[in-house]
Amino acid sequence: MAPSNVDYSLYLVTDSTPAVLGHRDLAEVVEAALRGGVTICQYRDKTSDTAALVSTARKLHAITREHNVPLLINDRVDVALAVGCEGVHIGQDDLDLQTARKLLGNDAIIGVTVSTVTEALKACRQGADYLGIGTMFATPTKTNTKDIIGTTGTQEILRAISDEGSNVRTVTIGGINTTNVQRVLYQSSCPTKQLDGVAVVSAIIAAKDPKSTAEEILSLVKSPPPFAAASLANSRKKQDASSLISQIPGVIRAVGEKNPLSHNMTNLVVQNFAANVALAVGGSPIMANYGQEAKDLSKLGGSLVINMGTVTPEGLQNYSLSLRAYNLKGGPVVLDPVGAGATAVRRSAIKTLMVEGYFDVIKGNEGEIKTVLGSTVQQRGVDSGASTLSDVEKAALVCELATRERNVVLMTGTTDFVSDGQRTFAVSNGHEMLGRVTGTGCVLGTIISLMLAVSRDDKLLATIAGLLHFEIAAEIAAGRDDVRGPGTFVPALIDELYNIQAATRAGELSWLERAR
Ligand code: 3NM
Ligand code: MG
Repeated sequence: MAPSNVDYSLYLVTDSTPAVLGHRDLAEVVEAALRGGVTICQYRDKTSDTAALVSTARKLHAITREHNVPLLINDRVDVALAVGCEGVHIGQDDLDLQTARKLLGNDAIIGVTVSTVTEALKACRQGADYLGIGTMFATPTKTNTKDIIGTTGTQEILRAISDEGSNVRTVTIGGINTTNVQRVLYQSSCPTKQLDGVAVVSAIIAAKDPKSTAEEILSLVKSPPPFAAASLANSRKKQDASSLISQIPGVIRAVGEKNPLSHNMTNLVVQNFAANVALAVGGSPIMANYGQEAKDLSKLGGSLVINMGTVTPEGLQNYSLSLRAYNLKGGPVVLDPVGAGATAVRRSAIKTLMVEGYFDVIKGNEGEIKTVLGSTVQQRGVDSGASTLSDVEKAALVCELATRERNVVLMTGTTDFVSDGQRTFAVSNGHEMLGRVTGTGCVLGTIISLMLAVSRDDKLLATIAGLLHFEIAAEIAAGRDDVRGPGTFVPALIDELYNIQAATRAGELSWLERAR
């Protein structure tokens, strides 16, 4: 088999330890996995002596050949030569690639483990056929990994390989299973290079039914995640502001007509306010902080808001449960990383959440968005702190995060910046009164979640629709004669949110002329 034709979609890496294999027969498990559709296999055994390695490898090779699937040996070029199998996989501390190539020849498949751009480029230049990029997620299967690089680090490596013009093939490894495989493939890829597949150890080897698990993972590899299915078609749309604005009334009307569910896991301060705002704009709120409920709620066609304004350890676990449930169903999820840069606990909570799942929209102030991007800013409480950025830099920041996460990012401020990585807009609506009462940023997250529920195929449009509905309502409310300060502003804001919804449904769109 010529190395260039290899199908890397589902790469099974074996493990013979009792913790993973249990007391089953490795050859039987591999055979079952091959029947389930594994496309390439690596025999990885760190403990057996050479004679046992060769004997097991021969057995496995007989099976993989029947399925027309290449067999590679981890680390041991001598074993690969003895068995005559298709190649080897080498780590950074194993025999070097050039020597392995010399020993095995040009027809052999040689893969290399990489976790940095430098390692990746070196392996490409030395003629690796594929790269095993990792570690994606911390995994008990291999605890001595150098780096947990996640989708962010993987995407950086793919971009560097692509810039280099290399056509090396790539798989990700580390903690891949049925619940995360689609998101990992989606969020790791950059416009010019995608992963060719996933390498899996325990999810298949330790599975009760390796065949059906392999089938399931393979079919997941071959289809986009539920939350991306619609927006993929839309992602190449280039739109100007006016055509985007012309679509906003349709979104607001749809919220009023469909009354979508907004499942809020929000902070103690804003529960009541957020529920009233959801009702005012035509939505159906449920404030449910118990993660076990998400499985049922995620089936109702609505969306989820995770607002970590009063995060607790138990709360964090509940967020993760809900996030996974909605990701599985494709229900939109809004993240409001309230005060993300205020404390070490929150910085760590945000990291955990970003690893646990996919957020369709991330909404925050400058300090929060910078924290999500990974810089260490010290926020004073939940306030953003003084900005050091120009408008151009702010626009670049939201575009960078949206590109990295393949979602929509909204950074609120006097001017708001919103981007889906391809389209970036600035919005200058709003009123300083919004800063004088608590929870206004939080309820914006709830409004956006409702817009997303009815506009899944264009998340940027949904976000801007929610933002303008909210900020223009605030302007109108603040200008009312009966509003004399923050106390009277809040009920007026709820009224004007309601009025905009009603006016839009009646075809009265003059409010939207305020958009800027
Ligand atoms: N190599 P599981 S992680 C063999 O990061 C291996 O290079 C890794 O096992 C790397 O699929 C890993 O059970 C183990 O998480 C992956
Ligand atoms: Mg190794």
